[in-house]
Amino acid sequence: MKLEKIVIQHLRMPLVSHFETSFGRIFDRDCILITIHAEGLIGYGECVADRDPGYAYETSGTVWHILQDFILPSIQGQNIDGPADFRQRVKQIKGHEMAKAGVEMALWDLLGKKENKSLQTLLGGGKPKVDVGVSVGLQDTPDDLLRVIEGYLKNGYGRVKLKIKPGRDVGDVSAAREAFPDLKLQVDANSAYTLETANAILPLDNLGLLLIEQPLAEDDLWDHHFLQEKFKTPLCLDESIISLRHARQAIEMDACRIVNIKTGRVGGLTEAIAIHDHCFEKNIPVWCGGMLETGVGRAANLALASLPNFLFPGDISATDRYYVQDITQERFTLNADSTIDVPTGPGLGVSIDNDAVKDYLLREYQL
Ligand code: OSB
Ligand code: MG
Repeated sequence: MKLEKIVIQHLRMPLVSHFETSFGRIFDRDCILITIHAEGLIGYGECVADRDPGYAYETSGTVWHILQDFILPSIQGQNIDGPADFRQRVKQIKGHEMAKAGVEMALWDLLGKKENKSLQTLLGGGKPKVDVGVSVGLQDTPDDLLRVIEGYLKNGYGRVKLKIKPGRDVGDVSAAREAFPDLKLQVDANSAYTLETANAILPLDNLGLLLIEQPLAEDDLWDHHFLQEKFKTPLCLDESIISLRHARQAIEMDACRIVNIKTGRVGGLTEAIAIHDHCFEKNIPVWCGGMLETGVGRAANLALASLPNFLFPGDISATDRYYVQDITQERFTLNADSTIDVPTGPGLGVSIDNDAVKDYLLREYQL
């Protein structure tokens, strides 16, 4: 398809409540919306980089730079065969996976619209709905935490992930486990520990957790191997898995027994599927992580999570857990069985609310 015009929009959207992780507290969420016009069709993609480099080195600023100065000039006006062709063309750009993933998502959306197929169909998924959970940020006190969890349980969430950091780990998680003995519970440290300081979280092994996500540094597969040796509970890697190669090596060195897949972190859906397929072959379950996406990225996550080796509930909550007003016309809602329906329309299956985009717009550029 010939890519005629590409628009990038930097948005900042207020969250319904603040979200705190081991790397900080945010009250609103940045994203860059990508709109590609081709052959009378319009494709949308979302870059999930945040304002600050707390989760990863990419930020809305670096994404803007890489898109404006490198990716857009290399594809605008060109005939691009599809997502795989795009991946090939941006291979010479090192890293910057979130920037690449946003463009790739828009190309998937275009491909689906051209072929009149949903993203789920294009990816080979086959479930009408997928299991989901909710990621709960650090709260000011353990009492606040229990109240917040209770609220989500009332909403119907059947799986809860708690953010932890040094000093706010075993105490908080034990309180949650005591209050909710049968809850499917897991934790995420966002790389806040070292092999030494992680001794403090060894008691988590007795709390019946589904998994422990990314305890150590993002660039440290090998120490995760040593930490996994100390735990019965499976470790799960998020930040560390930035490509199929990282997934393969992490599995080979037993650095984790479960993999969190996020399309933004790995450069797009093509790589995400490759990681899914490899993990499937190696009997390593995967689940779909989240980056507080708008309806655009959420639609892509739902389609991805319908692939067969997504065996744990995803961090794909309902729209109202994040935004009062989203940028898609569609809002995703939670079913009574803690699932969300996978979109069925062509491509991502969502349409943009242009008034909402205008409300959140910080800057815009087009080529
Ligand atoms: O580590 O999984 C993470 C949000 C932003 C950045 C990193 C993470 C998260 C979440 C939220 O845990 C998941 C979601 O509900 O989108
Ligand atoms: Mg995580």
